[in-house]
Amino acid sequence: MTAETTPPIATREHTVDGFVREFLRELNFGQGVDLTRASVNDKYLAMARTVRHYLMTRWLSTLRSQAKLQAKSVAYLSAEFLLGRQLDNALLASGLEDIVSEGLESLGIDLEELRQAEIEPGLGNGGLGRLAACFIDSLATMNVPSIGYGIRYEYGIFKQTFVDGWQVEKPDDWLRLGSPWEFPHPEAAVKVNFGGHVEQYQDDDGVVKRRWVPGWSVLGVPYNYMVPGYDEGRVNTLRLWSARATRAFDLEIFNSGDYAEAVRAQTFAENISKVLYPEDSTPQGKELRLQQQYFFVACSIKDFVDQVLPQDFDLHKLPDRIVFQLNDTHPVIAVPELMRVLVDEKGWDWDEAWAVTKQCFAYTCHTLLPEALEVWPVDLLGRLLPRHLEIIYRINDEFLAELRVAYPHDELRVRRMSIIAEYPVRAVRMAYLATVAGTKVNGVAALHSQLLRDKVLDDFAGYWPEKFTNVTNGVTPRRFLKLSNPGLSGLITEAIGDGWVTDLDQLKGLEPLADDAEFRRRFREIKYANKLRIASVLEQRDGIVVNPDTLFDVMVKRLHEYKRQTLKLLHIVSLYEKITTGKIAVADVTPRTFAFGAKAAPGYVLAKQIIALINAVGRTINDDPALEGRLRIAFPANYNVTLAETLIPAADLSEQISLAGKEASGTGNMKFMLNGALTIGTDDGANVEIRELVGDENFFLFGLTEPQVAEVVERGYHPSAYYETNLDLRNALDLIASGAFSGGDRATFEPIVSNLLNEDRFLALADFQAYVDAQARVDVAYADSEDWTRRAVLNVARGGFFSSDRSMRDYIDRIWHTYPVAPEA
Ligand code: C3B
Repeated sequence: MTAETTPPIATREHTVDGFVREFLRELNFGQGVDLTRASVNDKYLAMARTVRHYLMTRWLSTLRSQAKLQAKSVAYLSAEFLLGRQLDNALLASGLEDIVSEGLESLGIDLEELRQAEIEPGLGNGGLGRLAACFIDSLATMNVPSIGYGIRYEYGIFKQTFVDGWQVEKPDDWLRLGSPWEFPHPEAAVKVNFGGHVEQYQDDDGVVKRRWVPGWSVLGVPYNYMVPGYDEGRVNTLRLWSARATRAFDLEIFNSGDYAEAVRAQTFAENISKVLYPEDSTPQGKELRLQQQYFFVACSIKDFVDQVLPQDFDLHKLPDRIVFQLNDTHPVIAVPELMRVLVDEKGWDWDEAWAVTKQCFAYTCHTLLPEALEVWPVDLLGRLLPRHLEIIYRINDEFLAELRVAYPHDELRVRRMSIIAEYPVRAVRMAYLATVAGTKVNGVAALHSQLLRDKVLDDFAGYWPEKFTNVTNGVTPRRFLKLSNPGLSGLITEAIGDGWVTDLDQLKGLEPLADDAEFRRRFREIKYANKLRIASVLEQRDGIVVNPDTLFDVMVKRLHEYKRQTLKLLHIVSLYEKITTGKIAVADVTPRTFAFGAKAAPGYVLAKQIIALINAVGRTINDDPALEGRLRIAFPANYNVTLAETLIPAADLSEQISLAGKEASGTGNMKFMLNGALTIGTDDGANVEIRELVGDENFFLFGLTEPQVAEVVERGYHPSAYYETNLDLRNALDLIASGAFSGGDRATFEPIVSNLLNEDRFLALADFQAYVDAQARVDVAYADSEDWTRRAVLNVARGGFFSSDRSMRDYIDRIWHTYPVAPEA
């Protein structure tokens, strides 16, 4: 037998006995313990490795067929992949669920306990990172050749704790108990350079060229993760890079006898992949962050060009083999990096290299907040990546020359479109660079893409209208319905079969059942069971008691002013104020549980004050006997993917109340819809499409529209005017200002109140009355439980569009032009 003909021996016996044998073998040989002495962690690790074995045949055959067929692949470049726990998804993908529960039971092991032992890899901040994880799941399920490239942060998103209601961050040491899902390949480490300078030289033909003389370098070690598709699909790869010191680097210093300095140097190199930056939507121009960005894209491009492609591959054909999808601006430094590889390393001339490079990238923009568009000061970029800065300058020079031909009498426009900003400091606008280099630029919801064209990138859309497109976000129905809501997915499958798991449009088949009283009864029963489930989780996890016989009103997302958690809070405080002053009878209040989940960026002072205020209001109203337990705030700390998976299926009402024109898409909104919550929301992001699909009558719309917001701002917004004229609003704000929630201390929350009264950047006060009115409509609707359930069922039935499988189809049709390739049998 030769290496080529040797069949993989990774097949495993799909029987209970076979599984039990595999599991015990892992426990004994992998963990070195026997069952009687095994800890929960031993059992979890052995279990994870066993399940992994069952996926191995598919992974190896995916890799084999990829090497053979060389089909065009998508490389999804993303600084974040917020994966969530792996075990359940791997069980689902391997079709092992039943076998495993039976097998473990026969051994007296509680599967649930093993599930809980898994620490989720929190390698992302929020929506953008979770979207990347949904996308790679869909790509594998749909048999699309693809590879995810990112960073293996040693510490993921911080663990949030509350001390006296204030957020305190703790490091997320997610690797501490072992990491059974990864395959490290230190032997395949890749070298990445930084710093130094650029020099001129003559090549063998006497041509004057420029090359980079780097100052220092690190190694990138690849860690591979399986990305298993559902139901016999491909098992694609996620390759995350970890930084290590180069041997040359420390040998040199060791030889000089300075042991301490050598160790310090090592730590310095390894810092690059040490920690995920916890800023969501507002990047900080930190040098280490640029190091991270360059580190992972340089590793990835080198990996693809030198390892994934065959050795004799003609790089002129690169665009037929790959499309690098830039997930926001974080990986955009990949553009000059590919140019550098082609020009400096492969010796191509500039035009030839640019012609290929500009066919290899596409760019997804995830924001509309101007402060969220990354900009790198040229002095910083030039210090760290001097050759890349030169390349960017040349790309820009040629681009501006082209523009001057197109707009000979509009130098202002030409300057507006420059990749290099001159003010307040000279800096590289990464979004512009991505737009110039990308074959396509897409926003993440219809409204967002429109606003990108009309506002943020309007000059570019005018110049290249065909470059701009939309792909509305989606979420994976495997994790966010099938796995997270077994009750509802069982009911759905009973009604329409299980084809919906990979073809979510089939949920349409549920529509007629909205009018079926028995179906509705069962649907309600499941919602109730989901409330009991989260109630027990919250009690054990956080010591929080909630009443399942209440309307579950849920707002979970990062804490950001534009998302307007304060608007939600003002509604609660206003209700409380009216009850305690006798304006409304407590018996007339719809019993509600207000659930919050939100992390604030550690340096975002106002956001942290808002967290403290939510907790303070919670303490006050939860303990106030006057409310007779009818209103309660539940704010569990450390909201993450794992908690989302139990909280969202229990929700009745989904809060999507950002200021119109600020939330690019939202993806939580889609998860709630698919789990049978109704939305109260503004005309923003994907809410617009949710409302169109579910129908106005099944959505609680309120608030200014984006054009109205623009008009108000244009006229000059004065939040205090709303305070003066709206008594309820005034009473709510006065109550906060009075110290009612801070033990009489008026100073604690004064910054929040004064910010709202004097600045209120996101127009919370302008939308207050509309929001309160919409909540009154919610109360009325909820009182008719049959009709509420009918609407909830319609939300599920009409939510199929929001599958990330559909998003992937759109990317394939509009941007990537790749084809599915099933793994070899
Ligand atoms: C988010 C946006 O804020 C969301 O509206 C959007 O749904 C997701 O991306 C996914 O597209 N986003 C983020 O999480 N982090 C950023 N840096 C920018 C946008």
